[in-house]
Amino acid sequence: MVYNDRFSHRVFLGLGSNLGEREKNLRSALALLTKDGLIDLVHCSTIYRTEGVNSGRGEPEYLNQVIEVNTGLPPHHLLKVCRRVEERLGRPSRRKRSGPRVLDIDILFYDDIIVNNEELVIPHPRAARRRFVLEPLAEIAPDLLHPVMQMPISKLLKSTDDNGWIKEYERKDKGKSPVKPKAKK
Ligand code: PH2
Ligand code: MG
Ligand code: MG
Repeated sequence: MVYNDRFSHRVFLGLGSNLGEREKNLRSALALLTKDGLIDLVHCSTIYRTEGVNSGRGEPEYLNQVIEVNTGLPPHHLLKVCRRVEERLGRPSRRKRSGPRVLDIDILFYDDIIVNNEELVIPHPRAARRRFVLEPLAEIAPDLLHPVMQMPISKLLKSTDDNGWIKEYERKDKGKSPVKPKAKK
């Protein structure tokens, strides 16, 4: 696989926040991810309000969004960039998997590769079932084939048994976002 080709890989990232100024956290994440010119934003889903999965009682709901990017960075390098952005926005580096977070960036898919090591698992192990991932993903890439399940995202969304609620979020920042508008299909 060629990794030094600028922007040659198609990657989907899942963004989530349930602490602090959640909408601003997502917006800042996009700006930080793309600022060095190594990651190019291609598509951006709507922001959704979602019910916390495995959240403790009284924990705030999440805002979730999925983005498609192109990059030449290899997976482990991209993971480092994602971690750095999480930490820049105030997420501690030692963390509980499901605890409240200012920002979580997950690599959902990287081309159609399958990675499974201690540091990184791609496709993201919970991407095929979580409504807070599938719904925004189906908005920007319904035909994307899950390389393990061999099923398109639209079908995974129809068949998921995750009944967590999900609603479109009314943006408070209309016009301020650095994000490109959604492509018309
Ligand atoms: N992330 C988790 C655990 N639970 N629930 C929602 N709604 N959204 C998330 O992004 C999320 C979650 C662990 O990363
Ligand atoms: Mg996560
Ligand atoms: Mg994560």
